[in-house]
Amino acid sequence: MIRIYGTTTSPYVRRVRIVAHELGLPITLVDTSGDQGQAELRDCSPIWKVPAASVDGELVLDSRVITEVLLGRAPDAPLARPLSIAERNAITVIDGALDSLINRFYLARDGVDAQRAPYLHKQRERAESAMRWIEEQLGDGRLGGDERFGLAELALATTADWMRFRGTYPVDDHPGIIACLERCHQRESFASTRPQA
Ligand SMILES: N[C@@H](CCC(=O)N[C@@H](CS)C(=O)NCC(=O)O)C(=O)O
Repeated sequence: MIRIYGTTTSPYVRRVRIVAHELGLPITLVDTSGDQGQAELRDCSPIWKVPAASVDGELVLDSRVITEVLLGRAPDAPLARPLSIAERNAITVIDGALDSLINRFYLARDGVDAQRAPYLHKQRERAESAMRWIEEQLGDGRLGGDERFGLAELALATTADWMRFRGTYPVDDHPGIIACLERCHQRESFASTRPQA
């Protein structure tokens, strides 16, 4: 039994929901946006971040680790293929951008003025540097040079959708990233997990 703690708007939670969907694994989503779900999350995870998961009663933290555990249940699935270093680097860079923008998003929601905090300026610049690098890596093709849908594309498309959804970064300025996003949008796993306010 797989319980995923998280919200329907978090890009990291969406990644594991998409992986479960692609693998045909049933999950129960425990919505942590309300008090009850938040209390359950805090009962099981000392860092209170989503996603967290309970897989057959075992606590699993972080989207990368949850993904690994889910893929371990379907080792022959196309998505479970080993990643190249280029793909792993791409995921690290995408996550660097996403973490920076999530940080800015939360602080902006709390009324912190980004103009007055040089670190928040750096967070924005880091995101831009990361996305420019990803755009360059994409060229005309796929991230990491692999033609098949994989975890790097998944990371990129969930991040790009979240950037649009929250208006945190002008991702539409990157045509290669948008082409990747549009390919991913054709998949049922993406269509059924679109973030909604
Ligand atoms: N490295 C973590 C990042 C997870 C993360 O940052 N989640 C955000 C939501 S998208 C969160 O729970 N933030 C809550 C907080 O910072 O208090 C993962 O991949 O699971």
